[in-house]
Amino acid sequence: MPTITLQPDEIAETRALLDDLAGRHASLEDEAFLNEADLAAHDLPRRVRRAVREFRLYEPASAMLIVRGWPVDEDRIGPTPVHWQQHGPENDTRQEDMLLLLLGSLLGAPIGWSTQQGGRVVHDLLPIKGHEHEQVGTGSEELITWHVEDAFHPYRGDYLGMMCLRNPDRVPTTFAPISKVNLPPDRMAVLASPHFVIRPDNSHLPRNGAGVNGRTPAEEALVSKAYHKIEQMCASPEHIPVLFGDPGAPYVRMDPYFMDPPEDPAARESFAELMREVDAALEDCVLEPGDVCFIDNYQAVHGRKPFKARYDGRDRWLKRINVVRDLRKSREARLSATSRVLY
Ligand SMILES: O=C(O)CCC(=O)C(=O)O
Ligand SMILES: [Fe+2]
Repeated sequence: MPTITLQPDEIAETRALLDDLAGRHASLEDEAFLNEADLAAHDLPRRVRRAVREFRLYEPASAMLIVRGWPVDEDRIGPTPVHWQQHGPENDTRQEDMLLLLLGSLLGAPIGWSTQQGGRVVHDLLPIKGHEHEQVGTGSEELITWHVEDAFHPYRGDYLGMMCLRNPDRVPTTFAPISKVNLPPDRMAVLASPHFVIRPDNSHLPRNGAGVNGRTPAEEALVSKAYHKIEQMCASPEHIPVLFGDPGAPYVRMDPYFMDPPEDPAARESFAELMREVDAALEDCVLEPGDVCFIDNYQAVHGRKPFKARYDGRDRWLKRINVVRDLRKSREARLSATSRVLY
């Protein structure tokens, strides 16, 4: 995987930047921090900025970039929480959260979903008791089938960013760039036609994202409306192509676990062939503590192998963000021009 490894002087430079920001911002979820993030990101080391910028500009077919080597302080991040809602004072991950957001801001604007993890922009991927058999990032024993993140949604991220804090059992993330898929032009043409439907994935269900304290009644009403939209997308999903953009080097939009086989026989066969090609191209990618991994969500699918959770405070723990290149496109779903939360 294309990887850039932070050098000691770059780590020191980054730490000085993060210390300054942490001193001025109590929470990274505040608009005050998010509004400053893209400017502050200019103070990251130049070599790192160049690598992320080139990943955005040239859209390499490899579709993944790893920024490696941030020294995660085990004591400072504390034990892996039992739930994304239960960060205690012993879990100081502000430096890691900020670094992920700053790097993500070099690609676009990090966003959150009101229907996911309480509307937070930075998600926790950690195994939650009771989610063992759920097809969500907080599950464990269930394979997460490869997918485009939030494939069902027109405002899905252009990029997915994940930072690894802890992965003691070396549980692999799975990954395949669409460039590895080789299908004849007639198959590709069928896949680029609107034969397919994708229903919302389970991470947007009330049982996985709700129960958040401190919302005003007005916010609660908006979140209810957002859940209603998700229900509508479940009940009557629009018909879409799974390949789009340049026919010679297409972008991809699919999440087979939440798709039914299309009615049209040619579409059904083409999709089955596409799935076989992706399965054959799928690779394991073990994220190490301190790795920040960006996936081009238009050019690749990803998933996660099953694992046995420990529930002992040392469980696998990643942070995740979604990044859009153009925040404006979703303006009708956000409360203000600068708000990052989609309703
Ligand atoms: O845990 C991982 O490595 C990836 C999980 C995933 O696909 C997700 O949460 O969207
Ligand atoms: Fe995912």
